[in-house]
This record gives sequence, structure tokens and C-alpha cells, in this order.
Amino acid sequence: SAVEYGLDAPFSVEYHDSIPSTNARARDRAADGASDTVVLADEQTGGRGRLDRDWHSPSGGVWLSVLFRPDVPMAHAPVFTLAAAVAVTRAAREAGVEASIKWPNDVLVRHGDAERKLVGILTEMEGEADRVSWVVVGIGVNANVDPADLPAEAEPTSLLAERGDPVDRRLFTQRLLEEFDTLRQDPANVVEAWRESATTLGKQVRVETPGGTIEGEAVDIQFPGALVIETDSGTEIVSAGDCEHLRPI
Ligand code: BTX
Repeated sequence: SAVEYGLDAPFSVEYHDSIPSTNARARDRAADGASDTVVLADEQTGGRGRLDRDWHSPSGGVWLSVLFRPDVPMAHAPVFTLAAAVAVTRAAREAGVEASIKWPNDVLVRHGDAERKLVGILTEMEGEADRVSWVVVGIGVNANVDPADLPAEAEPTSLLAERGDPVDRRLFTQRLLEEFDTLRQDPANVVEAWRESATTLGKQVRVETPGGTIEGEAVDIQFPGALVIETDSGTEIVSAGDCEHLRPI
């Protein structure tokens, strides 16, 4: 139970040893009318990433989903992905791991030229254009897991691997949720907080979108989460939802 995990969070927390997907569970809770609820699991057997990709979630991770009902139009919801990235980056840094954000939804750790993936974030929502009904922000942190148990092609890392010893998951999750709670109440400030933790800005990037490939320098991020890219032929603005892949070039 959440009591066993010992969280004192600004959300009601339900804890599962093993569950297919905390996002799926949070969506079910949303359908039942719940809000301000966190679903937390030690292991997921059917974790999902963006575009229906698999998210490997062995025992020892921090796999969680936050369900809430912000009073914002649908188009603003991507800001909560940024908020989650900032929150988890701050919590990781407090745990001694120099994480940074790769737009739109990855948190990674740099080792020289290599970037190793520590976190994935998947935001889902439902509602009307002028007001969301609910938002579920799924945050997957490779906490106390061995990167060798994760897909090698993703170049994964974990808090355990970076620190050399296990992280206190209770403390880490508590800090993550506190940061997220503060940021979600102040969406206008999230973009500024994001700029401070981001690694993407100032870099040459190649972004795959449904409309084709965009190459240029990532110069800024715009509310609620679009990336501004200076290309040879002018400025392009890519929304987070349209990014299929971003690579440094
Ligand atoms: P994404 O689509 O950006 O990344 C998915 C890709 O990441 C996969 O195709 C694979 O290559 C790689 N990958 C899979 N598992 C891991 C891992 N543990 N570490 C590093 N790389 C990996 C990112 O999607 C969004 C992931 C959200 C996960 C959370 S966990 C709690 C919640 N429940 C749920 O089902 N999803 C979210």
C-alpha cells in the first residue's frame, strides 16, 4: 500500500507491486471520477511509451502516473510534460545525478558525447478543446534497476548505475511529487524552469515529424512546449506531439 511506501505526498497515492501500466490504471481511475491521485508501481508488465512503444519497467524502478484535472484548455496540456521533466530532473540532481532534459520528454545523463536515457514521460488527456477533463502524466524513472535489464539500443542508464548505490525511492518520489505539485499550479513559469534544466537549446538537431524532417539549431522553447528551430529557410516551430524523433547532429 501507499502507507508501506511511506509517502507523504500532496496526492492520494495507490501503490502496486506489479501492474500492467500505471497510466492505464490512472485512466481507469479518471473514468471513475478520481483526481489528484498518483498510481505507483514497483514493476510494470505492460508499460507504454509514446506512439505505443514499449517501456521496460522491471522491479526497482519508479513507475508512476499523476492524475489531475487542471483548469486549462486542451492545447496547454503539453506544459505538464515539461513540468514533469523539470520535477524529475531536480529530484535526480538532489539524489546526486546530473540529469538534464532532452526535448520533449526525455531526461538523460551525459557521458562525454553519449547521452543515456534515465527517464521517459508520457502525457495523456481527455476533454473538450476549451477545457481538459483530466490529464495523466506518466513518469518512468530507471531508479534502482540495472541498465543491462533495459533495451540496449535506448542507451539506458539508471540512478543506481550513476550513483553506484541504490537511491531511497521513497525520498526521491516524495521530492519528485512535491516539485511537480508546485509546477503544475504555475504553468506560466514552467517554461522558464525548463530552460534552466534543458540540454537541447543551442544544439543542432534533426527532428522527424509527420510533415517531414526539420534540421537546424534549437533556439528556444515556447509555451506550452513547442521547440523553436532556426533552419536555413527560416524559423520552424515543432509541437511536442509532432516530434517522432529528435537527434543531435
Ligand atoms: P518514448 O516513446 O519516448 O520511448 C520509448 C523507447 O524508449 C522504447 O522504444 C525503447 O527504445 C526505450 N526504452 C524502453 N524502456 C526503457 C527504459 N526503461 N529506459 C530507457 N529507455 C527505454 C517514453 O516513451 C515515455 C515512457 C513513459 C513510461 C511511464 S512509466 C509510468 C507510466 N506508465 C506507462 O505505461 N508509461 C508511463
